[in-house]
Parts: sequence; structure tokens; C-alpha cells
Amino acid sequence: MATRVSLTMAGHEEAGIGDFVLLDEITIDSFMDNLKKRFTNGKIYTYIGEVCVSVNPYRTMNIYGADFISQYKGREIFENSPHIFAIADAAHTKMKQQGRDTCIVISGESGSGKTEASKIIMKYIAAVTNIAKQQEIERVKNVLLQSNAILEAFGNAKTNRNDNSSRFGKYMDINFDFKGDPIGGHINNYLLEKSRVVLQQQGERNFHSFYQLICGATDNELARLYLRRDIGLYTYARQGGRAASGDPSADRPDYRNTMTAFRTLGFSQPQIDSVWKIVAAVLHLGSIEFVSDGDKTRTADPSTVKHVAHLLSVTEKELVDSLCHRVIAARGEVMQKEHTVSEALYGRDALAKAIYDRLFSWIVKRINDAIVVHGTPGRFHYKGTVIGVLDIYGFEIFDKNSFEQFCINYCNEKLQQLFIELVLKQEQEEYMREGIKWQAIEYFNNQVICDLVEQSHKGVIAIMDEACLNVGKVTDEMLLEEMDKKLANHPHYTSRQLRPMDKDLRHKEEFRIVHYAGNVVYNVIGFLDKNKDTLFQDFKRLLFHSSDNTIKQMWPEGEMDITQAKISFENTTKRPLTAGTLFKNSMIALVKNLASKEPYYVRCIKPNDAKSPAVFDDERIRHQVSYLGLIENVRVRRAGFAHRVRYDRFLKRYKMISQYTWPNFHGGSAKDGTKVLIDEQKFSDDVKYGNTKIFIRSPRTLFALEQKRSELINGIVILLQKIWRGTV
Ligand code: AOV
Ligand code: MG
Repeated sequence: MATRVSLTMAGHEEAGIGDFVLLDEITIDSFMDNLKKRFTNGKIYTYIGEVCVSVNPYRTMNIYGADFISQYKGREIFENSPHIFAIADAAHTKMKQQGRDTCIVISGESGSGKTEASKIIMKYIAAVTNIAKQQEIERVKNVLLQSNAILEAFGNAKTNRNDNSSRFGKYMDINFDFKGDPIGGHINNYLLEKSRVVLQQQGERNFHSFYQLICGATDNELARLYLRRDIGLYTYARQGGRAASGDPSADRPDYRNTMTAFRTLGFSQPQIDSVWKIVAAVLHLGSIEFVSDGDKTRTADPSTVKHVAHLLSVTEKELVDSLCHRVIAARGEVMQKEHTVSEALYGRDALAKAIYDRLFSWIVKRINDAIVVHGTPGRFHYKGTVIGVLDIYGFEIFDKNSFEQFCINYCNEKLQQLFIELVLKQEQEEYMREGIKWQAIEYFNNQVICDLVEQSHKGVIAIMDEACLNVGKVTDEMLLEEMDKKLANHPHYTSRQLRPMDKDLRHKEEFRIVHYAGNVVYNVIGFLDKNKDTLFQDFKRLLFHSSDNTIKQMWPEGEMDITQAKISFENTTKRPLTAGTLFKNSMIALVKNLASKEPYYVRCIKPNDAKSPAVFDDERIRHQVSYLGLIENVRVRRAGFAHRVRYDRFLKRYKMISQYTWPNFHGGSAKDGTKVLIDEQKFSDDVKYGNTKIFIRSPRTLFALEQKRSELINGIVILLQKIWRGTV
């Protein structure tokens, strides 16, 4: 251990320094210098105190095997070279020893390595727990690990930023018993980007599940789903162009993994069948076209309709009825209203999105059923303690940004806000607790952008909600006018109307938000519709009447018939919450939950936009380092002190340096012993004594202590070797 520590610290000239806090001077240049040195030397992790900065290596690293796991197990963060395992271990140990809930918040922009980091953390936790090999715990561990395969199949997709981009947010609680073994868990999923089901940008794909099915299912399975092994046949899966073809070498094994995971998690065969039937039905839905027949609209291709009806276990007539017209209640009467062709197409797409979205939520529920913590009935429901792992969709900017990017980027603002609050607050509290004088550090507080989005009455979500109240009367353009009116003076908001000469704002439907991580131009078209997020009751009724039990279960509200729907709508003034408000509420709840736990942070950085393992794109990384607030993080963490450690730990580590403390100190408390040692070594000018910890100002003191310690240990080792060989 000793040599490893001294190597990390002393060897910083060649491979960079393992903790930014120990840099001689804290500037963006020295930070970048160190990060680059480490990255080019294959060291992707570096600390800022207990925060782990991780640079995506874009290549397989040989640092996650059993040898590494045993190296980090049960060790203090600073005992080994920086690694995400050490963070996972710290979160686990803290929880176990202090009975406190902890959480690991993983943030960074799209493609920076969050999802990979979350999987590495879960694998580590699985590897270091259940030494007794208890069967139920093994089962829970397997379910936790395998759930990723399913969630990624249905919730991830290739985007222009990341080939395996999470298109939903995931927060997973893992419950542990008093021994620190996992006994269950729970997943919260956040807003799936369902628009992708019917529309993909150039170069992107639909969710992986569609390609897995087409590439991975057997001929027989495909035939039963009326599918052919040709992605090009399906509108919903081919809009990304050439990039959107299936990749048999990846999609086929992925399909097999998904199937294995379904079985491990206890999905029944009929359930698995229903899942793929739904996926197939969505693909076929995209092929249904409509023609206008005088004043009637009808479906163009009877065979596709037949297939969809069959896959969803509804009758053809019911399906056609719900696609071509809707039942409405007007003036006390129930009547049919014909769709125009474009209304029918809109309805078809809405149905496809809704079916897939429900399928995803249903899958998450089934996963949760499989990992639920079993309590003894009638007794106290034992849930133990928890480690929460947060892996959300990272900040993203595309050529065209819509409501989904708006939500995703707002989510990232919230997490940045949490980081600012907790990291600064915690540090500040520590200095206060320890009675050490605190010096405030300047930083950009993004609360102003969170407010722009979420404030009541004048935030973007509130303005959208108000517009949604006037169904049918307010257009997206009118929404934009309203936002312009209310937000004209906001420093982080502008639009084409407000700044016609701005060359970034090319269309009149565009507005721009200056996010903490960059400027994003959003196109307002579709915002209202996506925010309202309603689905014709006809479709809900259709699916509730499916004779496939799994599908029926997904649509409980379809039971209400039209007259009931009308009554309940009139009787309650409460409208269903909009997608924006639901998302906002879920983000506020998430942040509150995370803040109630002891947080650990992994801050992911994307080294380049080419997905290359060799390129350290200085400009791109510098930008991330600065918007993530990492320099401020180092400054705050240091606030004049490079290192702080509890007196007992300090003494345990360095007591061999002083004759007064070796082998044991008998002259008082650990604090007294520390003082004696520091005085003897003449470091008193460089330290401050807190109530429970010693604070060391310059890295040199720490190096000197480490140096002395390892010299002594090496001396002892050599001596022992000599004794052993009989040469002494
Ligand atoms: P993200 O979760 O942060 O993006 P991912 O975790 O999906 O990013 O990482 C993107 C890709 O980078 C992965 O598919 C891997 O190919 C590679 N990668 C990341 N971390 C590692 C690692 N530790 N070792 C090897 N390869 C890695 V998004 O979900 O888009 O915000 O919404
Ligand atoms: Mg991800």
C-alpha cells in the first residue's frame, strides 16, 4: 500500500497527479495539463477530494477485473490510485458503518460515460458483497445486474452524440441489509423520449429493441410477428438513413442478452411474447397509411391493419374505428367525428408513441417487482439502508432541439444546482464544524436558469401550461410570443423575434436558452402538443379491450366509457398534469431525495466528438471542465488546505515517523499525538487543528510525510527480508 501511495504522489511528473487538490497552483491551465498527462498515460480517473473525475477512454480498459476489485475492497479512497471502485467502496462502507443512506450522482454530457460508470459501480458492489453466497442475495444481485440489459434495449438508442445513448433517466435504489449485502432495489424512470418511436434525425436510430428484434429473432419468431428481416421496410425504424440499419453483429447478441435477462428477471413466456408483439405492432403501425374517400377517411392497406390488430389482440374493426374517427361527447350527445387524413396520421403516431411508452413503464414495473425487498408480512417492513445510483441523460445539443432536449437539459441544470449546493454547503459546514476560518469562493450559480424553466407563473413550463389550457386555440407560435413577452428581459433567454439579427436564430420559431453547459437553440414547434401529451380516449379504450392480458393491464384507464369520461371531466376542475409539470415535479422530488442522502460524485468528461480513444480535444474538454465548475470545486475543496484527515487516521498512518508516537502514543488524545508529531517534524506553520481533523495547507507537507513513511517502511521491509534470508 505504502509504495502505491507514494508512487501516485511522487510520480506525478510523468503520469500526472492523482488529486487536483494537490496541484501547486489551481488554474484551468494547470488543471488541463494534469488531466491531459493522466489521460495520455491511460489514467482516466482523478480525484478532487472525494469527487471522481472520469474521462471516457473510448476503449476497453483492463482495470475492472478481480485483481482491481480486491485492491480497492474495504480501502480508504486515498490509499490506492484514483478509481471509480474507490468511490463505490466509500459509498458502501459509509452506508454499512454509519447506517446512512448514500448516493452516487453521475453527471456529464451525452457520451461522457455515465451509463458505463453506473454499470461499473453496480458490478463492483455485486462483487464485494454476499461473501456467504446466500441464494436469495445472489438472485437479487443477478436481477440488479441484468436489468440493465433490458432497460438499455428498450430505453437506449443511437444518437449523433452517443451510439448507446440513454433516452430516459434512471435512478436506482439498492437496499442493503445490516451486513451490507443487497436485498433488493427499486428503479425510478424519468421521461422516455418517446417521439423517437416515430421520428429520428439523420444519422440516428430508433430504440435498440426494434433492431434487436429484426436482427436477432429466429425466422419463425419473425414470421409469427409478420415481420421480415429488413429494417428498410419499416418507416419508424429507417428515418436516420444509412446509419439506421440494423447491425447484426451487435444487435443479434444483444437480442439474446435481452432474452436471457427477461428470463432471469422472471418474465413469463406469455409476457415476453406480448413485449415483442407490441414492438412488432409499433413497426407495422408506421406502415399504415390513410386515404380520403369523400368525407370519410379509411386505412389504405388492409393487410397491415390486420397484422397490427392481431398483434395487439384487438379486432380489425375496433382498430380501424379508433384510427379513422373519434367518439366525442357534444351537447349531451355521443357522436362520431371523422378524422382528416392528417389527423389520422397524427393519431397513428400518437398511438405508436403511447404504446411504446407504456410498454417501457410496464417493463420497469416488472423489474421492480422482481427486485422488491421482501418483508415478513405483518411485521416491520425491513428495508435496510440504501445506495442510490443516478444515471440520467446527459446535456445535449442537436441540430434540431425540441421539447425533449428542453427537459433533458433542464434535468442537467437541476443536477448541477445540486452539486453546487451540496459541495459548497458541505465544505462550508465542515470548516464551520471544525472551527476553521472559511474563505468564500466565487462560482456561477445556475439557479437563475432553473428559475427560468420552473418558476411558477413566469417560468417556461408555467407559460406552456397556461397555453395548454386553451386547447386548440393557442398555437406554438403564440406560445413563443407569450414567452417573448414574459421573458424578454431574462439574461438567459432570447428568441428570433427579440433578436432578429442573431445568426444562430435562423427561424422565427426558434428561441435560445443560455444553459450552464452551453447555448441551445430550441424550435418551439411541437412543444404544446408534447406538453399536453394527451391520447384520444378511443385508443385507450381500444387497448383496454385487448384480449392480451399484458396489453390490457397497461391501459387501465381505458375502462372509462365516453359518457363517464365526460362526466368526470366536467365534475373536476383539475386537469391532468402536463408532461412538463410532471417532469418538473419528478426532478424536484429527485433532487430532494438525493439531498437527503450522503452524496458521492462522479463527473464524467467526453474527450472528443469522434469517439476516439486517442484524441484529447483540448477545447472541448476545457469547456466541460469550466462549466462543470471543477476548478471552483478544487478551490473550495482546498480553501487553503490541500488535505484534511481525522486525527486517529492521521496518527495510525504516520506514527512510525516519530519516536513519541511509535509504536503507540500514550500522552493523551489522537489530537495531542498528532500535535506532538507535527511539532517534532517542524510542520506546525503549515497546519491548522480542527475539532476532529488536522488540516494540512501545502501538498509538500503531505509529500514529505508520505516520503518519510515509505522510506521507513521500505527500510523495515529490507530489514525483514534480510532477517528472513538470514543475512542479519
Ligand atoms: P452517457 O451515458 O454519459 O451518455 P455512455 O456511458 O453510454 O455515455 O458512454 C458512451 C460510450 O463510451 C460507451 O458506449 C462506451 O463505448 C464508451 N465508454 C464510456 N465509458 C467507458 C469506460 N469506462 N470504458 C470503456 N469505454 C467506455 V447519454 O446516455 O448519451 O448522456 O443520454
Ligand atoms: Mg447514458
